[in-house]
Order: sequence, then C-alpha cells, then structure tokens
Amino acid sequence: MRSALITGVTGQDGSYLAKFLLDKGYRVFGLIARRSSRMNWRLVHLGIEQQVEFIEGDLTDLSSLIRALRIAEPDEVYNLAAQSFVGTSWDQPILTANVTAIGVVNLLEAIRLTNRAIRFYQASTSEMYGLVQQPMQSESTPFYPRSPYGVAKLYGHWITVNYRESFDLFACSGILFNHESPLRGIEFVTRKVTDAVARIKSGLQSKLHLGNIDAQRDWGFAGDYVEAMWLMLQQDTPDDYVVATGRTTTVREMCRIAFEHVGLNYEDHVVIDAKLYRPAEVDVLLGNPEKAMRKLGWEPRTSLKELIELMVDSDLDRLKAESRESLVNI
Ligand code: NDP
Ligand code: GDR
Repeated sequence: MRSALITGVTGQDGSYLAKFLLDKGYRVFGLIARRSSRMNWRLVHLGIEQQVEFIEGDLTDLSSLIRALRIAEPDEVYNLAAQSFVGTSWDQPILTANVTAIGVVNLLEAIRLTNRAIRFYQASTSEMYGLVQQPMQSESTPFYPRSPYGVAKLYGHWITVNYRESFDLFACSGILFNHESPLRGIEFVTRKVTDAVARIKSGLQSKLHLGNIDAQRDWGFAGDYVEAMWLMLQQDTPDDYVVATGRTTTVREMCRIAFEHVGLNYEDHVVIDAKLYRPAEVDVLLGNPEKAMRKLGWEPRTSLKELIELMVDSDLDRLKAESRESLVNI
C-alpha cells in the first residue's frame, strides 16, 4: 500500500487530493497545524475525515516535519500548505515568507535528512508570472511576481528546482493557475461571488462589494487539478508543469455568469469598493497547459460556466440547510 503525506490537508486542494488518493488506495497522512479550533469542514464534507491520519506539525517547524516523515514514512509528499491569500500577504508579509517560502525549504530539508527516495510535489502558482512577460504563460515564461505571496512562492519554486538539481531529489513544481470549487475559501473572489449570489437570491443581502472586476483569470476546477499533481509524481523523471485551462475571463464576466444562473443581473448588485483594490495587481493570467496535456495526458474537464453554476448551487443548498437547522433549533 502506497502512502502519502499532504501538508495543507484541511485546505481546498488538500481535501480534494486526500479524497483522490484514498480512492486510489493510498494510506493518507495529513499534516495539521495546531489551531484553537479544528478546520476540518472540507474533509467532513467529502466524507473522508475518519480516513485521513492526522499528524500535528507546522511548516515553520523543521523538527515537526522530520517527526511527521518518521511517523508517516510516505512514498510521496504533497506540499500544499501556505498562507495562500494574496490580499493578506501585504498585511502579513513576514508570516507569508516564513510559511510560504521558508516552509518549503524546511520540508525539503526534512526529506533530504530522512529519506531521499520520497517523491515531492510543490504547489507553485501562476502568481509568479505577475506582471506577465508573455501573453500566454508556459513553463519557460519569465517570472515577475507582484505580491509578497508571489515573491514567497517564487522562492518555493526555485528551491524545489534547486534541490532536484543539487541532491537528485524527485521534486516537481506544479505551476497551477486559479482553481476553484464549492470548497474554496470564502475570501477568494469566485466563492465570495457565489456565496453572495446565494444570499441575495435568498433575500439575506442585497449588495456585493468587489475590487477590480476587470482583472482576468484562467479559472479551472480544483477537482480536475489535483489529478495533475498526482500524475507529476508518477512520471519516470521529475519536472515542472503548467496546469491551466488555456482560457481567461474577467471577474466581471464571472459575476455575470453567477448572477444570471439565478435570474439576476450583476449590475443591480455589485458595488465597486476602492478599498478592495490591491497595492499591485495582476491584471491578466492565461496559462498554456500544452506540456501537461502532452506529457501527463492531463486535461481540464470542467468549463467556467459549469464550475460557477456548481458553486452557486452548492451555496444555495448550504443556505437552505442552515435555515432548516435554525428552524429545528427554535
Ligand atoms: P488553502 O488556503 O485552502 O489551504 C492552505 C492550507 O495550508 C490549509 O490547510 C492551512 O491550514 C495550511 N497551513 C497554513 N499555514 C500553515 C502552516 N504554517 N503549517 C502547516 N499548514 C499550514 O489553499 P488551497 O487549497 O487553495 O491551495 C493549496 C496550495 O496551492 C497553496 O499552497 C496555494 O498557495 C497553492 N495554489 C493554489 C491555487 C488555487 O487557485 N487554489 C493556485 C496555485 C497555487 P489551516 O486551515 O489550519 O489554516
Ligand atoms: P488570486 O485570487 O489573487 O488570483 O489568488 P482571488 O480570487 O483572491 O483574486 C482574483 C482576482 O479578483 C480580483 N478581485 C477580488 N479578489 C478578492 N479576493 N476579493 C474581491 O472582493 C475582489 N474584487 C476583485 C483580485 O484583485 C484578483 O485580481 C488565488 C489564490 O488561490 C492563490 O493562492 C493562488 O496562487 C492564485 O489564485 C493562482
């Protein structure tokens, strides 16, 4: 039985990946950072909370990572943990660097010191392209990050490449473009919009405050993207891959799709709030997934319309369930 250790197992991708690996017959260990309350709702939602074996640890604590590797003895390690919200990275730049940049070298060192045969996946990001240097971004496009988060991820990316070249580790970096789902954190724009659409439709709010709705993103479905992570670690040689849909859409158009799904017009509800603009913006991202499609046999299966409608429906269902629950508790 193969085993995997996932850092960030309570996050969107960690939960989908844990489910994917459990379905493949893996023994799945999840590194879990201590919090005052457990954040397991995604694993509960997917019905796998009892099947994941949790190990307490933190990316900023090397000794906890060595301990986790000794307990789990994994064949594969997926490093998905990060301070992952771009907006917060301006407010907490040092924490972002400690977790999202230094955390990666901590984990690579833990692997180097315990078992060099472990296969390693690093969650890199299209945010590294930032001020884009080519209209369509591929593995060879130069990077130009625009946020403390993007800068931290760039370190994580290059240290992964460096450990592969220096120590012959099987280390891969997946440069993933935005991917969303009903399990997306509420602070990210797609989920903020679909949650608001459900609330507006249910009469619980009337306005939605957004920042730059002219920004363009290449959005895919998280459930499709975790398969690409796994495929990277099944190849004969380690490499880096862009994972994207090859289509880009404005936040404005994404809003239109979400509101239209419930018969509403976004223009009646969206309010532009200058406070939500970022100090430095990434205006447009468009990924070229040709290498992942050719070498991994991977392809995106979910259109943006399908994805956004799935998220709106899920938020509507959640609100209905919450309102039933509150009636029962009266
Ligand atoms: P989430 O924000 O949903 O999940 C982040 C996870 O990291 C959570 O489980 C969180 O735990 C954990 N974590 C945070 N700090 C620490 C720490 N110090 N030690 C251990 N664990 C920690 O992110 P996603 O699932 O969306 O993304 C997964 C990874 O992929 C991230 O690295 C992200 O930067 C990257 N990425 C994401 C993309 C996307 O579009 N989703 C695109 C490209 C890259 P807790 O819940 O307890 O705080
Ligand atoms: P991003 O995702 O920064 O691309 O990072 P996010 O959904 O936060 O922003 C996308 C774009 O929408 C614009 N925007 C708003 N964003 C938020 N969050 N809230 C708003 O109200 C709002 N209004 C407009 C933003 O300015 C931006 O242009 C995500 C994260 O998952 C990263 O961890 C990951 O690396 C990248 O995707 C790829």
